[in-house]
Amino acid sequence: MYKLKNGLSVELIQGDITEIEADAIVNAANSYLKHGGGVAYAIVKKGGYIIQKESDEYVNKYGPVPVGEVAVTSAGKLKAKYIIHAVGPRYGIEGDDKLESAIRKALEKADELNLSSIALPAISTGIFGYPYEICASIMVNVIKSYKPKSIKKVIVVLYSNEAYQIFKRIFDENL
Ligand code: AR6
Repeated sequence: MYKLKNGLSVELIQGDITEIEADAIVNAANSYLKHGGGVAYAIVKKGGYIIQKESDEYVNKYGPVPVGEVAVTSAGKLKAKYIIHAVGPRYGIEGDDKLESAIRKALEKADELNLSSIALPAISTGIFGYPYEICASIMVNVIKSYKPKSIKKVIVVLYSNEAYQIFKRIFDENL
């Protein structure tokens, strides 16, 4: 657990984000909010079809979510209050600024919803191809420079041991 000067507590956990108790769970989504693979699929499988249904309604109403932006749905059967769907960039196609933006906007959305805890996966490091090192460096910088309103705790959830070890090294070096 890291205690930051901006007041945030940051925890790195290796595991399945659908099992985490946090007010908001961040999903690594695509612009169409079609949750067909990776962490997105795991969230819908466990949280229930309501999450996909609300996602489809969102896209029908507002159009696709731009890369670097977020959208919110309920969390279905999961313990969280909300799912914040963050659309990260595809490695080598869209820029790192979009990953920075997706992470920052997820935190801002949690503050807007007056939440105190948020769990984040390693956005863009699966199907979208980002190296863990780059995601970890961007994430640590966003969290460090963020000025929280209601958020007290950020839980970063890494699925594999490899991802966890890389994030731990980069967070240890920077926090
Ligand atoms: N808990 C935590 N992390 C997980 C879990 C889980 N249950 N399952 C996978 N991960 P990805 P992306 C890790 O591919 O790269 C989807 O199809 C995984 O090991 O889920 O942003 C969406 O619908 C990796 O480190 O997201 C989009 O089309 C990280 O989560 C596209 O994939 C992100 O991998 C988004 O690609």
